[in-house]
Amino acid sequence: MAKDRIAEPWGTRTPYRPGQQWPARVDMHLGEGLAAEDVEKWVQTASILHSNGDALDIAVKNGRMVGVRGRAVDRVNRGRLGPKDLFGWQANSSPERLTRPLIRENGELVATDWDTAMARIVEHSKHLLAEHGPSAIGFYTSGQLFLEEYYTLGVIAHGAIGTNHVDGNTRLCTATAAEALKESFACDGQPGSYTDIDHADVIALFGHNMAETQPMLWARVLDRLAGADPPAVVCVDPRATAVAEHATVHLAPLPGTNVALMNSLLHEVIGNDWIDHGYLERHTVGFDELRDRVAGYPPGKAAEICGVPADEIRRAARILGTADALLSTVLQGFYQSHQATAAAVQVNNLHLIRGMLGEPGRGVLQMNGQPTAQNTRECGADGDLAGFRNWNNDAHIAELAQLWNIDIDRIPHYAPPTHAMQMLRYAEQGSLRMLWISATNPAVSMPELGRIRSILAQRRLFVVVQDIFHTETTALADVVLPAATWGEKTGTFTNADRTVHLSDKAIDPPGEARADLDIFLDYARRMDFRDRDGEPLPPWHDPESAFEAWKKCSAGRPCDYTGMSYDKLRGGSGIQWPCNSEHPDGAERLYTGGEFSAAPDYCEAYGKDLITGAPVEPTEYRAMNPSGKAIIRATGYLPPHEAPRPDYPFVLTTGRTLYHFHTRTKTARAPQLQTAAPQVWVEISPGDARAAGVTEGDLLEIVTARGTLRAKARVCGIRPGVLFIPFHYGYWDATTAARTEHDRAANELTVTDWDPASKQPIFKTAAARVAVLATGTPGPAPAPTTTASRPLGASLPPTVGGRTALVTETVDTVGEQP
Ligand SMILES: Nc1nc2c(c(=O)[nH]1)N[C@H]1C(S)=C(S)[C@@H](COP(=O)(O)OP(=O)(O)OC[C@H]3O[C@@H](n4cnc5c(=O)[nH]c(N)nc54)[C@H](O)[C@@H]3O)O[C@H]1N2
Ligand SMILES: Nc1nc2c(c(=O)[nH]1)N[C@H]1C(S)=C(S)[C@@H](COP(=O)(O)OP(=O)(O)OC[C@H]3O[C@@H](n4cnc5c(=O)[nH]c(N)nc54)[C@H](O)[C@@H]3O)O[C@H]1N2
Ligand SMILES: [Mo]
Repeated sequence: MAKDRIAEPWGTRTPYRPGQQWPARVDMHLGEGLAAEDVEKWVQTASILHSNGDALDIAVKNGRMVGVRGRAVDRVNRGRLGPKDLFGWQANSSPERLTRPLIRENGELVATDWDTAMARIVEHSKHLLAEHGPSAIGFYTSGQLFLEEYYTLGVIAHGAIGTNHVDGNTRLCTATAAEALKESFACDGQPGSYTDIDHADVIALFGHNMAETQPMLWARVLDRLAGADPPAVVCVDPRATAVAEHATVHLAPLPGTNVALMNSLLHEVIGNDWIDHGYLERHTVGFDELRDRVAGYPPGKAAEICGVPADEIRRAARILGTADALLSTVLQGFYQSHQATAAAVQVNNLHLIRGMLGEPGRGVLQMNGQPTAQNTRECGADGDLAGFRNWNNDAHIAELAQLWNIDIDRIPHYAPPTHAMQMLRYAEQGSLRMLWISATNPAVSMPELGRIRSILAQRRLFVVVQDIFHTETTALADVVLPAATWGEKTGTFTNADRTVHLSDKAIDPPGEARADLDIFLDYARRMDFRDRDGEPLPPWHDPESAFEAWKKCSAGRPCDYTGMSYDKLRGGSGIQWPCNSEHPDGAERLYTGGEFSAAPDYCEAYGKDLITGAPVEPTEYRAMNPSGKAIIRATGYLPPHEAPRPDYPFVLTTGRTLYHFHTRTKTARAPQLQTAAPQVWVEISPGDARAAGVTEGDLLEIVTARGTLRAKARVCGIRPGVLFIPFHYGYWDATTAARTEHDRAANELTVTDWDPASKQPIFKTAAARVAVLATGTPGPAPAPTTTASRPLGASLPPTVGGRTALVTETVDTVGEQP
């Protein structure tokens, strides 16, 4: 069966009932005119365009990628692929790929060879190390490279150079997931599993538009909803997303009020005694403080703060409180907020007080966003130390020193790792003199772009950018390194439910582009980094030897990979860590039976004060949690730092649409995706539109204290008082390879501010005003009709993909069993 998967993003339903295995459905898309028989080989990999880890094979013909097909055997997607994966691979063969290194000469970027480009980086590094020391050098990496690359980068930065300035764009993405897990369980690592969807009777999504951001995970939920005994769905999101549409209860809070709402839900759950007292007693510390704290949040009070009816809060609390198997997911609506960790931790608390962890259908998914963000964290490329080691525990630093065969004082552990926003601040002040940016585009994705541009453009800051395309960020670089990417290199990565996939090289990279791993290793060799015995540091030389080294580093830690190998990862399904002698085929869930990784000598983190971010001292932690139980942390609600006011009456929030990935370097180069959402828009509610004299398609100017943006209005189901702008649109126009004005990137408007505990920037709340620039402009807003931007009122042509968006779906014919 062929389906237009732009028009029908989630594809055909395959209903199933609780406890049944999710039926397979294999989705395949090949380039024009090709059939499966024409494919010369299929090469195993997984999705690189979100955190879900959908497994797929790349079709190769004549040394080129010609399509993709989902892998039916895989536990994650059982063959399904979402629109970005079905069409996004076309970007690999774009003629605009970077194929040669570039260096800045007399103000211009000019093509050069690898020796010249690397020599320039090495010369700067050596000079800075000699004159200023390791803290003059910083690395800003990604959630989109491979495990082997992060581990290598982490060893180079922490071990060989000894700088504390290493972070990933994961700071903008999953820093709160990591921090919330560290606060509640004293260690990163996802408790739940995607198979919990198969068992849950209640699924709650907190600030998570799963339908658009993990569309095949959402397909799993839709298939449960279409089957016998469907789960109830609770949605907490200020917009009318597809999740909200299917929800039993939809709470649409004012952005930035999540803690008040969560405290009120907990108030109800505790007040009605929907509590597992035995579990609380045996496995947790800190409940009394939570009970006292949430006593101040009866539904009536939260209703006022959040702008949500009190009865709806009660209704949601009853569903959550009486669920037999509750699965919760949390993402950016909670994470990119001023009380991000505090809010996300309350979801963990809900599960702890109900004893809902580590069993089928009873789980928390503090979701990741990017495909390989979990590895950035595990391998220490986000500043955390490799293998979830604790920077505040000298014994853990000693283990790393021994693994890397270096002196212990070479590894910085005098303070928590420097977070990305602080690194930019050091660059602004001038103590950071070299910033090496890999696989991220901060000139579009960081907050307050005017400031980011001015920092990156400084002459005293030496900027290296390693990317696959020209971007808004390469435009500010001193050296640009052309990278090979997914499909052109081999490596592994781990999705949001700890499933590790191998991604094999399918084709050669274009021109002189090189794998990120090879670039980092080349730098290490040219810098002549050595261990205590004078051997090269790091000692490995290719992906598999890096993976083997990582296995040693992970041994005995919660993220134990020792039972895996490239061979074991080839052919079948992905494997969940921990995978070791105790769990030879991986472990589906963590914390079964209330066993945590929270013992003071073992844990990754002692936690932080959620209001100030001040680290908890080792002795304090020992006193509070001597036997390593789960930790219940309470917090009061604080209003957003930038609340609406008469001159800026709206709350501006930002986020994603289904068809694009981030700054669109890839998805804008896939015609089916680009056509579905070609330009920026702004979402406004019907009531606000009426009051402002706005109709669908009018050109608006949106202003905050930082900047201005122009976008056409989409009148849709967003809650009153809130505007939404997708953040995908920078000034680089992929279709014409030309610059446009600086007036379409959402981050022109966002604020330089972050959650005190996770240091994740606040992208979800800013105060804004709108002015109408032109009414009656031809055509509607360039926003999809299939998603949260679905128009209300106006009847508009639906978003379709047409002939080139047809996808073959092969459905498991067994179907729903009685
Ligand atoms: N199509 C697509 N999928 C992606 C990506 C992509 O770029 N495009 N990126 C991947 C990555 S890296 C990430 S991090 C994930 C992100 O995945 P999500 O977190 O699902 O995506 P967002 O659109 O950033 O935000 C989710 C929702 O938060 C809501 N929200 C805004 N403010 C608040 C608030 O104060 N409270 C609550 N409760 N909700 C609020 C928004 O209305 C939005 O619908 O997606 C991944 N998947
Ligand atoms: N306003 C607002 N801003 C946001 C967000 C939001 O919701 N609202 N979300 C935040 C979140 S969650 C995230 S994850 C970030 C994402 O922000 P970014 O990471 O800046 O976005 P991407 O476009 O994914 O950038 C990745 C870059 O890496 C390049 N690349 C791809 N593959 C490879 C590779 O294999 N090697 C190398 N060297 N380069 C490669 C791509 O061409 C691209 O330029 O944005 C954040 N910014
Ligand atoms: Mo993200």
